[in-house]
Amino acid sequence: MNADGEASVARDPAAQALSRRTVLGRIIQGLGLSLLGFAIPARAKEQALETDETDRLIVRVARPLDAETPVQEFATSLTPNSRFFVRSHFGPPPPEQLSDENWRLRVTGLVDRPLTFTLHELKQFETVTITAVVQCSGNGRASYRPKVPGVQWDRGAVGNARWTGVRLRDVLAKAGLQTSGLHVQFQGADRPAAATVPPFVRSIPIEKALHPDTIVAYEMNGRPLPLLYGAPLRVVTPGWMANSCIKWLTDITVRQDEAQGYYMQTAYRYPTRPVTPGEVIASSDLKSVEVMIVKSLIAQPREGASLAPGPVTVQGVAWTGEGRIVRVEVSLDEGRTWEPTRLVGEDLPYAWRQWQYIWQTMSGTKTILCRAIDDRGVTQPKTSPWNPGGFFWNGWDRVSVTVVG
Ligand SMILES: Nc1nc2c(c(=O)[nH]1)N[C@H]1C(S)=C(S)[C@@H](COP(=O)(O)O)O[C@H]1N2
Ligand SMILES: [Mo]
Repeated sequence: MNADGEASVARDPAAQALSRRTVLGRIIQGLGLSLLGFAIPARAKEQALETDETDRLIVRVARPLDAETPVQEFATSLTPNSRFFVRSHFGPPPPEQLSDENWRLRVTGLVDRPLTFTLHELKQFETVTITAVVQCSGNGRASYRPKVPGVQWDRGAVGNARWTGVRLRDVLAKAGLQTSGLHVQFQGADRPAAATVPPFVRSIPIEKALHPDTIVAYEMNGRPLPLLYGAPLRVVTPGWMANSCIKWLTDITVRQDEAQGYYMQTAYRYPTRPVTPGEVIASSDLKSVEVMIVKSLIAQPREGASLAPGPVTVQGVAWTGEGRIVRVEVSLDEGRTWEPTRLVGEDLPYAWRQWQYIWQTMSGTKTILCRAIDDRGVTQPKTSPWNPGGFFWNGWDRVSVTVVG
């Protein structure tokens, strides 16, 4: 089987055929303006489109919707809900399943007391708010050469939001977690359209599940979780790639072993050694995609911008997995020399850090590069090692602009 986690393998052919025929009207009809809280236009792929000044995403796959944020939007610390990237394998479940009357969270498996919660009951645990980057493990996949199959994410399958919910460990404790429970499995209410396609079932190791910052969230940036982002409840595993942040969560199952099935055992695995395209990789050389790695983006100026000579503020964001960003540098000579930028705003664990650099422009076409360094001394490489899933792209970010005058 193809090992590309996010890839076409997992999409059912009917949905793919449909996506090719999909037009704007269908998306808005199908997903429902009022259900989203906002509409995502899909007149054409590969093009940033606007319904109004605030709602714009770049659609990569129309149905089920995969859409990324244009990076110039990352000039603020928090990514607004209406501009947050959207990714799911099968699309949201029917909204009526998620209503207060119908939705339940079940906790089963290696627990003394299997439990069922309404959303109201779940909210009785202590409330926690965490600002965290959520990034698709395939973000930047389009930069790999040779190309890797799967959603061709450019730079914007990432966002930084405030997630409010309750600690997963409090929920597990209430159910009476047994000592034999070593993995916590999640499943949402979404289902593939074809019976031949496996459901999205994943697990995280017990250490991550019991970490006080691992939460089940019902709010995003102070608003009830919107449908596209997992209403009414999603997992948030701060510092880890988003494939562990299960949306539309309905089932938590404590197990002795990892979740079985395609999305845990085949997809979202990457080689622990350098590999060449086409090479057969032994499963013992593959590891589950978990912690994020150091990465930065230039938000402004935007690619292709025309600038007047004089000082220009170059700004962006930088983040890493479970550590902190200590430095972000820019280069204006294709990486021969690097200059420090100024880190600005708050330094919160799991959130991204904003940075700024005042650039004295000179006329001509210029390329700005940036790279971040984290508190473990890890620096972004020029390009990331090729891998069959197209995961973990963190090559230097690059923006070309023209200075006129
Ligand atoms: N139930 C469910 N949860 C899911 C997925 C999914 O297909 N089904 N996709 C995951 C992947 S691959 C990503 S990148 C994130 C995307 O989160 P977002 O749409 O809120 O940005 O959701 C994750 N959670
Ligand atoms: Mo993803």
